[in-house]
Amino acid sequence: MNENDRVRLSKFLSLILRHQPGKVGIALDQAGWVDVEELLGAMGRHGRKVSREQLLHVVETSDKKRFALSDDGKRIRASQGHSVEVELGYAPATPPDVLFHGTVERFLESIREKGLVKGKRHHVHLSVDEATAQKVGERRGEAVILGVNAAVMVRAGYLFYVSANGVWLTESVPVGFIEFPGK
Ligand code: HQG
Repeated sequence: MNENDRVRLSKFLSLILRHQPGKVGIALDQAGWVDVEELLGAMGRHGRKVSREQLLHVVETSDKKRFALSDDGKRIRASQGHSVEVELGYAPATPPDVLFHGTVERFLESIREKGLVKGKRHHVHLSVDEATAQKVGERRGEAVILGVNAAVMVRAGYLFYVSANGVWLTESVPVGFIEFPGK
């Protein structure tokens, strides 16, 4: 599998395991898992034939470790980022004092008004370092990095969760906890 095929397969898996399992006629369980064999079979029937080895290669090489295998290796799920109804079961955790969110200039006016909102996903996604936030923002244009006062939010009773691949998740970030650049 070359790099293009690998990225294409990773994107397709993100689509199926986070947003549209019905596209290949599968259902995720409540925690977002699907049997690996069932997934491979379903993909094959929908013109996306891949081998178990190719699938595992994508899981292992995913730059953001987007996918997780169950302990017995029989099931797979996306570690975060879903829009379909799933309960990932992460326990609340204590975040670093400051987290980062990468976005773009055109969203700032609305963010200043409403704070960070989760949109179609289940949570607002926050990063532990600015470099990661930079990459997240860059998907949409020139990145703008916001700081989030997680320590104060924790004291104010907001809950945080950390996904298996190290993304910090929370319901919403009211504007008072956000540090805008150049302020
Ligand atoms: C913005 C990637 C207007 C927010 C990344 C973002 C991440 C607002 C967009 C993961 C807003 C939502 C998630 C408000 C937030 N008004 N815009 N009040 N509040 N926004 O894709 O954080 O590669 O749902 O700034 O690494 O960009 O897919 O979230 O620009 O972890 O594995 O609304 O996706 O991971 O966009 O990215 P998204 P995100 P993967």
